[in-house]
Amino acid sequence: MSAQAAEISPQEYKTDEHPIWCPGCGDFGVLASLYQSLAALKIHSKDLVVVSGIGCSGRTPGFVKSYGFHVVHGRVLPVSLGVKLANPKLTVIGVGGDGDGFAIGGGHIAHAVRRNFDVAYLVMDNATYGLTKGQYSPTAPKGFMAGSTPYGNIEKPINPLAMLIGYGATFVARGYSGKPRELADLITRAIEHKGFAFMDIISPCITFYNTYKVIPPQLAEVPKDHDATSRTRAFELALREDKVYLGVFYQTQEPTFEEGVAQVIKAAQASAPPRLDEIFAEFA
Ligand SMILES: Cc1ncc(C[n+]2csc(CCOP(=O)(O)OP(=O)(O)O)c2C)c(N)n1
Ligand code: SF4
Ligand SMILES: [Mg+2]
Repeated sequence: MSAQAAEISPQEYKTDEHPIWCPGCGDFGVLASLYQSLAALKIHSKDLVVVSGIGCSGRTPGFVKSYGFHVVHGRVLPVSLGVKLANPKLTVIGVGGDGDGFAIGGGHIAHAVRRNFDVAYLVMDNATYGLTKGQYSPTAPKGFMAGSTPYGNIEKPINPLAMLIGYGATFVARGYSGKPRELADLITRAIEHKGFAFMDIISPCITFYNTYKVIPPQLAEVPKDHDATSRTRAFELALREDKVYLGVFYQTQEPTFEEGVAQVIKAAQASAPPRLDEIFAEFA
């Protein structure tokens, strides 16, 4: 019989570093929910790696007692994959902003998703570049006014949930920093999910784009009769514009990249290695 893992309080994940986010920033709610989830899952700090990109959201590893990487802008997913491959036993959580993930890092998502490596990727989505003073981001709405778009944003925003469902992510959900208890439950499910778990987390930037006042009336729970095992239904829900739905849109199980790599290593070890002289002979 295995021993019951010891209880861990959410407070135990706090580091001595105090977040320097603006008071009231949505990222505080996300961080509090993350602590709750880690405690609920009793994940020991030594078994946890938090990888972040650049942005206000990118500061998160400094505030979570764990191993952490604050990596190059937009490279959360390649580094997370490297960590997971190096030690598949670790719990790997990727965090970053909408700019980090969907602009400069956007090209990595499709390939991370189709590999289905085991990661919880949490995008703290404030529809702006908070750190660099509020420029429009890939999720900023049309008409968004900022220093970079003084006459209003003329580009249409991407739909992260539809994009990730389309790419084939095996877990896709949306949460909100203003509902920390529900958010903690969703993050817990994302971490528990074996494979690529994506969460778009609405996390308002109160300094440059404070949506705390306009978001709540638009929110609704994912309908109780939603079939989250159907990719088609999930895609339909992601495209709906009547409400901003919170909850799990899609979840399925598929083999992970780590499992595939382990099989390849086994097969390679069981077979004779290719002889270099034979390979060179082909080109002689
Ligand atoms: C290669 C590179 N390009 C540009 C930047 C400047 N930069 C820093 S953070 C950032 C965007 C931050 O926005 P987001 O990812 O949404 O994070 P937030 O601050 O909103 O949490 C940019 C463009 C950079 N640090 N590195
Ligand atoms: S600038 Fe915006 S995103 Fe950055 S800490 Fe302040 S409120 Fe948060
Ligand atoms: Mg942002």
